Amino acid sequence: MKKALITGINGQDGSYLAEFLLGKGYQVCGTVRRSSTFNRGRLEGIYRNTFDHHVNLNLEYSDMNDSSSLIRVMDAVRPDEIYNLAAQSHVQVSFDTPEYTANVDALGTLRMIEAMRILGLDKTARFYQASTSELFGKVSEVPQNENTPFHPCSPYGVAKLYAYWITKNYREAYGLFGVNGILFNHESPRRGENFVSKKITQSLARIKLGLQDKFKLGNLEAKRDWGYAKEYVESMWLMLQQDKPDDFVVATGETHTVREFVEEACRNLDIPLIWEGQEAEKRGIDQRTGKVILEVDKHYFRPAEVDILQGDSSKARRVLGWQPKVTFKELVKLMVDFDLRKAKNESREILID
Ligand code: NAP
Ligand code: G4F
Repeated sequence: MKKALITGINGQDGSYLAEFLLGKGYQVCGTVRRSSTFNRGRLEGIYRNTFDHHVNLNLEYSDMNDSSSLIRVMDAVRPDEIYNLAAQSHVQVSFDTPEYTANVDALGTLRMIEAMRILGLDKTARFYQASTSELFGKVSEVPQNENTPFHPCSPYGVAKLYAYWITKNYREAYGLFGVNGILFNHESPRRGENFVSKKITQSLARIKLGLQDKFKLGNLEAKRDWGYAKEYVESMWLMLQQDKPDDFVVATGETHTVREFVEEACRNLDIPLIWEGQEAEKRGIDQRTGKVILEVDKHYFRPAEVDILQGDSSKARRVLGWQPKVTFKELVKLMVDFDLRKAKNESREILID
C-alpha cells in the first residue's frame, strides 16, 4: 500500500486530493494546524462525524513554520509521495501579511524538502509543490505556458516563486524527484469564502432567498482561467507517476472576467442583472426589484493586479494525458446549485444559543 503525506489536507485541494488518493488505495496522512475552531468541514466526505476515524487516513498536527513538527511527521509516516499544498493562499491577504506569507509559502517549502534530505527521504519519496499561475503575474504573453517568463505581482506570488525555484534547485542539485504543478485558478463548492468565485455564488444565492441584500466586489475586469478543483488534483498525482520529474501548467485554456462570472451566476439564479455606472461607481441592479445587489468597493482593489491569466496546458495534455472536462458554465452552475442548497438550509435553521 502506497503512503502519501498531504500538507494542508483540510484546504480545498487537500480534501479532494485525500479523497482521490484514498480511492486509489493509498494510506494517507494529512497535516492540520491548531485552530480555536474545528475546521475539518471539507473532510466530511471522508469523516462522516466529527471524531470519526478512517482506517487509511490519519491527521497530524504540524505547521509550515515549525521544522521540528514537519520532521516528526515525515519520519513517522515515511511517505512515498508528499504533496505540499499548505500555504497562506490568499493574494490580497499577502499584501497585509507579507512576512508571514513568505515564511509559510517560501521557507515552508524549503523546510519540507530539507526535512526530506535530513531523513533520507529525498532518495525514496517524490515531492509535489503547489505552484501557481500567479508566478506569471504581469504576463508577457497570452496564453501562458511552462516557458513564459515569471513576473509575480504580490508577496504571495513572490513567495511562491521562491518555492518554485527551490524545488527545481533541489531537483538539479540533489536529484530530488520534485515537481511544480503550475495550476491556474480552480474552484469548487469547497472554495474558501473570501475568494471571488465563492463570494459571488454564496452572496447571490443568499440574496435570491432574501437572506442578504447586497455584496461588494473589487476589480470586475480581471480575467482568470477558472477550472474545477476536483479535476485538478488528479494532475498532481499524475505528475508524481512519471518516469522523470518535470513542471507542468494545468489550466482550461479559457479566460473570463469577474464580471462574466457574476453574470453567469445571476443567469443560473434567474436574477435579471443590469449594470449601471462605470468602474469604481459600477453597480449591479436586480431589474425585477430595482434594488442594488452588487457594489464595487475600492477596499477590494489590490495594490497590484494580475490583469489576465489564460493557461496553455498542452504539455500536461500530451505527457500526463490530463484534460479538464467541466466547462466554465458548468463550474458556475455547480457552485451556484451548492450554495443555493446551503442557503435554503440556512434559512430553515438559524440557531442562536
Ligand atoms: P486553501 O483552501 O487556502 O488551503 C490551504 C491549506 O493550507 C489549508 O489546509 C490551511 O490550513 C493550510 N495552511 C495555511 N497556513 C498553514 C501553516 N502555516 N501551516 C500549515 N498549514 C497551513 O488553498 P487551496 O485552494 O486548497 O490551494 C492549495 C495549494 O495550491 C496552496 O498552496 C495554494 O497556494 C496553491 N494554489 C491554489 C490554486 C487555486 O486556484 N486554488 C491555484 C494555484 C495554486 P487552515 O485550514 O488551518 O487555514
Ligand atoms: O479569487 P481571487 O482572490 O483569486 P486570485 O487572486 O486569482 O488567486 C487564486 O488563484 C491563484 C492562481 O492564479 C492561486 F495561486 C491563489 O492561491 C488563489 O487561489 O481573485 C480573483 C480575481 C482577482 O483579480 C481579484 O482582484 O478577482 C478579483 N476580485 C474582485 N473582487 C476579487 C474581489 N477577489 C477577491 N478575493 N474578493 C473580491 O471581493
